[in-house]
Amino acid sequence: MSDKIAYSRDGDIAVLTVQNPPVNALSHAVRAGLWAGMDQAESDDGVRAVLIVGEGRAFFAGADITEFGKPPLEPHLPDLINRIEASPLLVVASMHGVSLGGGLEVALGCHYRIAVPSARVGLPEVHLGLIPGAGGTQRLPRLTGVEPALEVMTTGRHVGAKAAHDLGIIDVIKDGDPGKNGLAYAQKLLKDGAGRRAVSEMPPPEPIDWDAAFEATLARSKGQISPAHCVRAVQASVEKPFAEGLKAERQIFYDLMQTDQRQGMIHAFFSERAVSNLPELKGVTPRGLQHIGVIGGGTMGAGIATAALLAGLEVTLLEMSAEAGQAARDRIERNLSGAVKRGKITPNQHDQILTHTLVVVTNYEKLHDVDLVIEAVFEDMSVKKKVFGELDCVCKQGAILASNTSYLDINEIAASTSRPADVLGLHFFSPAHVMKLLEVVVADKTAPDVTATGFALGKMLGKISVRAGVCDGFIGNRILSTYRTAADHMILDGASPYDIDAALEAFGFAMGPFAVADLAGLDIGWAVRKRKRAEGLDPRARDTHYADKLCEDGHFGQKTGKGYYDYAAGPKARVPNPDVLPLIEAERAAQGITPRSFTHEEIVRRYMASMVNEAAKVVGEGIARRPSDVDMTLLFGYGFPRYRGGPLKWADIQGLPELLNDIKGYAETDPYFWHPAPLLEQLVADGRTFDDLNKEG
Ligand code: 3H9
Repeated sequence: MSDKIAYSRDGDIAVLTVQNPPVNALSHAVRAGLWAGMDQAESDDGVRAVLIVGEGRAFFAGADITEFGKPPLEPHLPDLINRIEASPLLVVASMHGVSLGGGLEVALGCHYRIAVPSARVGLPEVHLGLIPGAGGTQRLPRLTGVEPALEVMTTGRHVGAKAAHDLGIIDVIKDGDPGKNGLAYAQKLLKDGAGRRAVSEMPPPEPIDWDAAFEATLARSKGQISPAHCVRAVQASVEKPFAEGLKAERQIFYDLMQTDQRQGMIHAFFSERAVSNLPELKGVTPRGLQHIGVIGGGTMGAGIATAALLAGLEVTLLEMSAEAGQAARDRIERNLSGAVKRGKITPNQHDQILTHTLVVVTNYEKLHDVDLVIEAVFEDMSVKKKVFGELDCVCKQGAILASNTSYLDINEIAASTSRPADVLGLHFFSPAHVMKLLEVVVADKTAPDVTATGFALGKMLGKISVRAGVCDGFIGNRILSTYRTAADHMILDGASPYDIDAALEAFGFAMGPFAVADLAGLDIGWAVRKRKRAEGLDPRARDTHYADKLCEDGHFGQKTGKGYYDYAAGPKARVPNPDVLPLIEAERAAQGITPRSFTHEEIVRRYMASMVNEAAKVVGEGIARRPSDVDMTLLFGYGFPRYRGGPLKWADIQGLPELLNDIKGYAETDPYFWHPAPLLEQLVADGRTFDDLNKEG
């Protein structure tokens, strides 16, 4: 038997204990071991029942995702589950931790299921671009009915033990040791003379309107296809005999396994976990974090303070005046009330935090005791330096001084203090208590334990933390500024903001770039354009001014009710602002441009080419550690569709030679903007991909 399954006997019960840390994924060795364990139990004299139980953190986290994309090895999971279910012995699953995907499917193949109260079950395959492929779509609806089964598998959500019991998935909930509970339950079942009970032999559930359910699920999934395919697989469970239904499920599972979406989502799964795993921080101990300072209580500062408070940290927030301090407190209170509504904290915790854990001050001296302070004031170097000068004077030795700047040079900020090794960038995304991304910007002199503390803070706040080097805009905003420029160029050449938004929303972005600009505030881009013009634009760079005119007239997007769109009927009911196209036409005329039309495909191709090219420069220059770090930045901070994996995964799937050709083609008319990234040229020359670089670590 494989070393992943331990076989033992307790009277007339055989116990198969799964030992495949960290989460008991159903790897080939585990499947083979379970098969052999069932064989052994069936030939072991006197055995009347089998108990399957997991050691460590979980029953099973599902199929081993690292095996996907490789040739499948026997025994296949569906066959193993059928084999367990068909056993003449009575088979009991004792569940704790998670039972997900193939893990729940194993449990559904057992005849009885017991779980501890903290256990969670689910069929999250849709998050990997798949459907359950080992009988889940056939067995779960037989237990719960069609609608609840579809809800569980199309959302991929984790269902708590009690809810799973109410749905009929779990037979018994009992606190205590899963091994002991399982044995006691199996003994009781034997004593009561309970028989084998195969879910596959239960009658199929009632049908629903399958086409309507398919279309509704497709519409809800924003371009992702796997949830809607769950509907077709469940349809088979109702319309076909069990064995035929299993075959239909298997076919859909295999078809989805071949898709780009499956590749993109599995890339996202592993990259999300790898992004904070930095070799440079191995063995480096982060500094202690208990008390955080925040400078500035605007939307960003209040969001950062809220995130820290929700993570259980003490927060001292500094504002310029008592009135500004009260406004900051009000913002935080609103954020915390939202957290109460979402069930993240209780009303009692909300009150405790506001009366005890949050302190709002107007005097820098009060920050003498903080472990880490994050500045979130106006984006102006002289203002930032003044703040850091004050912090340098009052903060205790060893305190970390962080800036939330989105563009400015952290090296210059650090150099304005007497302790540059303690300075780093912590770039949050608004609203900071909601958005998952945190760029940890490491300056030239940042000490390793300061970087480690930045990552430790990110973990405490539940963020996806990405290491970034210093440059204008770091990883995310630098790439954003390039693809926004590509969009502006397309507008000059004939596309409309509405075509561009429609094309990119169809590609899968939550919002197109012009809708995003309206949401963020057009004044932000205006300030950046003014700064860049003041620094001096390269004479070869194309510049656009029509958006400046919107800002000069006081239209900053959603917050003023008008920008690229008109929001008179509410933020979700945007309609094009009729003033915009005439402004664009006037600018084209002034620049002597004859407009041409762009197809949606052309728009996406150019936009993505600019994004990939800049991302390749960001990786090539070492601003991002590896391609998957860029992918996670765009996924968690910029609304990039998860099912495409990120821009560099998308580029790999499209083919790097084709993309480079596109870029070279665009460069014929604008060689300054479309300068190919050296790293992209190198990868094409070597016949390699961005993912090859990810694998190098
Ligand atoms: C499936 O079952 C298909 C079937 O229907 C049909 C088959 C024919 N495989 O997340 P963590 C690793 S599809 C391989 O940091 P947590 C993970 O990469 C599967 N590895 O911990 C990480 O490695 P490292 C359906 C896996 O406590 C380590 O375990 N199941 C798998 O925050 C710890 O993970 C799912 O989609 C796996 N299945 O969360 C469940 N799962 O330490 C996916 C985890 O090297 N997994 N690893 O970075 C999860 O949702 C979470 O990992 C879990 C633990 C909740 C289990």
